[in-house]
Amino acid sequence: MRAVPVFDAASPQARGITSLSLAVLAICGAILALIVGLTVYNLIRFRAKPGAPEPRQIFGHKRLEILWTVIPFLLLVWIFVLTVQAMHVSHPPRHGQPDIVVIGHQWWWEVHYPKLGIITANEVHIPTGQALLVRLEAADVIHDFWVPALAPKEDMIPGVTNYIWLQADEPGTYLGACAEFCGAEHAWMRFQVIAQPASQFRAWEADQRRPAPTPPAGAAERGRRLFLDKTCMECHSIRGVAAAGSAGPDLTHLASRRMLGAGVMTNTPPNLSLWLTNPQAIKPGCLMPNLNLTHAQVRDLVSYFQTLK
Ligand code: HEC
Ligand SMILES: [Cu+2]
Repeated sequence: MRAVPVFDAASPQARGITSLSLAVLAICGAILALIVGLTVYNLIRFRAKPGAPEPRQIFGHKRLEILWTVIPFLLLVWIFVLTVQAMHVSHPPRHGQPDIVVIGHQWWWEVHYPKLGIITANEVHIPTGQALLVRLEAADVIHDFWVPALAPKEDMIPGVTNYIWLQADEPGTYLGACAEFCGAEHAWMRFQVIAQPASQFRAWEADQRRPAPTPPAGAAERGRRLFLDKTCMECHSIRGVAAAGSAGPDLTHLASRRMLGAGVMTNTPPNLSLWLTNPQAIKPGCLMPNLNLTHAQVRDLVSYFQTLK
């Protein structure tokens, strides 16, 4: 899978927006060139020469005035038409059951697939070549869902629902971020859209639907019990285990995800140990407290989380 650079339009929606930006830039660039050009020309052509008489005074020029009112008006009409076209391409109608619901939290993303019964976090998987309807919500303050290569930037507002299309032409990993300042860890509120061919997406979907397995006796099983005893379950869910917290990311398939803490670290066992040892050292101000776990407890929890594929 290749990582696609940000700002490289990779969907019909993003192309609609890119071509609008380029058209407006070209129109404004032409106006700028005309005005700067005329200004420079006039500065040179009509500059005062020593001994020259007072220049001829001109008051009003009807034809010119009509021209410079009508031309900007037509330009604005043109930009308006281009804008409506781009909105038509990039924005879905506001109805229908969404394929994906993304809820912005301080400072992570909750991702639901209501039709598939999947819940994950900080990672949005989509099949390529298909426009999925995404409903955007917020759990606390205003956030903004932005994947520059794929879709328009759209606010997530408490009590309001917004919709976008999410689509990708090619398989790839498309970077996204929160684009509305939302508090201390706003900068570490990132996510990835992972576009896969339909067959790979189906395989991912089948994996994600499975509840967490119960590990055999040993470190992983001790970790599972710690998860239940250490108040983790007040904030986190692991389907298949008695846990239904929703203040933090769903951990049912934690090991299948690439990043931890909405992009702050890659999801490797050593990084997971660092996170569990003290999340406040990794993402200061984040809403997971330091639970003062011992080394042995962290080790058992990490073993358990490795089973959550
Ligand atoms: C008070 C609520 C709360 C408690 C209690 C809590 N967490 Fe968290 N946890 C969170 C929040 C919120 C995040 C997301 C932080 C962020 O990315 O900003 C998080 C993130 C995580 C992550 C990273 C998940 C990801 O996908 O990035 C792991 C793993 C985790 N917690 C494990 C635990 C374990 C294990 C315990 C118990 C020892 C625990 N948490 C207790 C709130 C909590
Ligand atoms: Cu945010």
